[in-house]
Amino acid sequence: MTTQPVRFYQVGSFAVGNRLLDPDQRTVQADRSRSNALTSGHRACQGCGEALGARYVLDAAMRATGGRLVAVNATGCLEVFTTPYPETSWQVPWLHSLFGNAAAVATGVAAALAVQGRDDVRVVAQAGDGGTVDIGFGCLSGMFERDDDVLFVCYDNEAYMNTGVQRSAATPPAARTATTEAVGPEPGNPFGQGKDLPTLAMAHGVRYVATATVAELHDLEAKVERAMGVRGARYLHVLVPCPLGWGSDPSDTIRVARTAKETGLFPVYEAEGGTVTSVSPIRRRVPVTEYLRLQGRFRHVVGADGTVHRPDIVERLQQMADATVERLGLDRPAFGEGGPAGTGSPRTGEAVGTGNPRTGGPAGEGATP
Ligand SMILES: Cc1ncc(C[n+]2csc(CCOP(=O)(O)OP(=O)(O)O)c2C)c(N)n1
Ligand code: SF4
Ligand SMILES: [Mg+2]
Repeated sequence: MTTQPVRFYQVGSFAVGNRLLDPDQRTVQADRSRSNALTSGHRACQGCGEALGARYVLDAAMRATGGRLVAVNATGCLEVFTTPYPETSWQVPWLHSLFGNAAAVATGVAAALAVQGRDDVRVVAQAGDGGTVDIGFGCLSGMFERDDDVLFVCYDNEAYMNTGVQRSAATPPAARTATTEAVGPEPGNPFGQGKDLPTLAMAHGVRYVATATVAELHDLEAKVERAMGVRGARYLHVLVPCPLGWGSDPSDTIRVARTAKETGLFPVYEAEGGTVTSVSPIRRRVPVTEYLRLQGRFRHVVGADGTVHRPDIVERLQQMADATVERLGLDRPAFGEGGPAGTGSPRTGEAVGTGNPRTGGPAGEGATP
């Protein structure tokens, strides 16, 4: 595998992993010989969570496959900021698909490799939330259903950032976007809409589904490595804060991602065949206001100093977080006995739950993660 010695200027930091640890406990990024799949010089905004997430994901996938990897990339910020023609920041075989068909193109690459008998070369597809939950969902559902040998990674920054921060079906309730303005009695994105893609992937009976954030990069790498150890369709959903669209400080990207998890608004877990198998417990539970106040997109709800402008909206968002924490047992020290109400899949014969933690819509008969 092609590697590029990386010079590290920081030691003992979380950014590069702690090289005082045993080698097998170090992060991929702490390895001087990491593949450096997404190298410097790209045009992402300062503090872009998507750039960070993609580098960790692809370097981990490269290590897991010995460098025999093809990446397919939907249109979106990640594609645009890495490949202003004729330049590229990618140091892996990389294809640009359309906005909506990354899953179908990746399926085609996997099929072509299979015809050639190249089962040593693996395929990763990547897209933003718009390219995953909206325009790309039909192709992705087909990829899941056929169990194609592809890891599909969604970098979820909760809106269409590349085209100017329009709402997607992953935008959280009350968030201000260019198309859900903070005006009227119900400002921002409406409650009760949107899709929870990890749950939908689980409902397809996908072999391996995981969520992660860029606040826990070791966890992210481990999930990529686990996913690459599985054949068939796999889905990884990574929360990647976008300072431009979220109105957060570029230096707060990790803090924002961590707080999303520590409030319970973004649950971090793994599932196999439609059933939750492990959750990442909340270390220090904080109220949702701690998350909202870090972001300009919620400024009509909570001020930067924590002043609550709309207690009714805060209450609804807190209820969403509480329901998710309760359902998955996120505030328990470990994955508890009789813990999360598994969502299951018709494929596995288990009940598929209802409800949606992302939308704050009707809880239905017991919500799912
Ligand atoms: C069929 C089609 N419609 C619209 C566009 C314009 N377009 C390009 S990227 C994008 C939004 C991407 O959003 P997302 O997938 O969330 O990625 P992000 O930029 O947020 O990372 C849109 C609408 C397009 N390229 N193709
Ligand atoms: S707009 Fe957001 S997702 Fe796009 S490059 Fe900037 S920070 Fe990253
Ligand atoms: Mg997006």
